[in-house]
Amino acid sequence: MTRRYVIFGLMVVLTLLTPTIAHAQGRGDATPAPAPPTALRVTGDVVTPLSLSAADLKAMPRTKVSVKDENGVTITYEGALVSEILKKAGAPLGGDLRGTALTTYVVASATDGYAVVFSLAELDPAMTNSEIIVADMVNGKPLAASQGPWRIATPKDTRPSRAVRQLERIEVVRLKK
Ligand SMILES: Nc1nc2c(c(=O)[nH]1)N[C@H]1C(S)=C(S)[C@@H](COP(=O)(O)O)O[C@H]1N2
Ligand SMILES: [Mo]
Repeated sequence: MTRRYVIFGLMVVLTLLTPTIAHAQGRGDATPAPAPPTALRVTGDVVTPLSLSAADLKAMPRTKVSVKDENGVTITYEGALVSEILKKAGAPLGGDLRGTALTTYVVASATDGYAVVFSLAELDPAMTNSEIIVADMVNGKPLAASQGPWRIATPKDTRPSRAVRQLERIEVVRLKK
């Protein structure tokens, strides 16, 4: 039967193509970083959505934090507390972070599609001491294009996985209203 050969042939072709398709979808280390973002957007369940420029961020209250890299070398990041940015956007913080507001989480995402989640509570200095900032300086210099102009710094995390490079969006999601 010819039909049987046709079906067999199709199966062989599909099997051979599978690794090629999987590779094309993967994100290899050799992929160059996308162009850096030109604005930092604050969206979602906030009173006032924002689009911040580099100058806007520089004009905010500044915080410095130190993190250790994998070799134990101290790196100093400088920028604005994420909570200061969220305060500007009108997210519930301080005395307002109670009841259903405590179901709020924050998605920090980047130009390459990388995204991580923080609870709003862990970003609020009135609630925790996690000191999570949006940094625009590292060791006294602006961030490299592949990392910035903005990156999250998470000094209390024991691994830098949530230190989002090329941060472009902070989305606030309140689960219960
Ligand atoms: N945009 C973006 N940020 C990211 C990542 C990523 O893939 N994309 N990887 C994270 C992980 S898993 C780690 S360990 C750190 C590494 O930071 P470094 O490049 O400064 O060493 O970046 C984090 N930030
Ligand atoms: Mo990582």
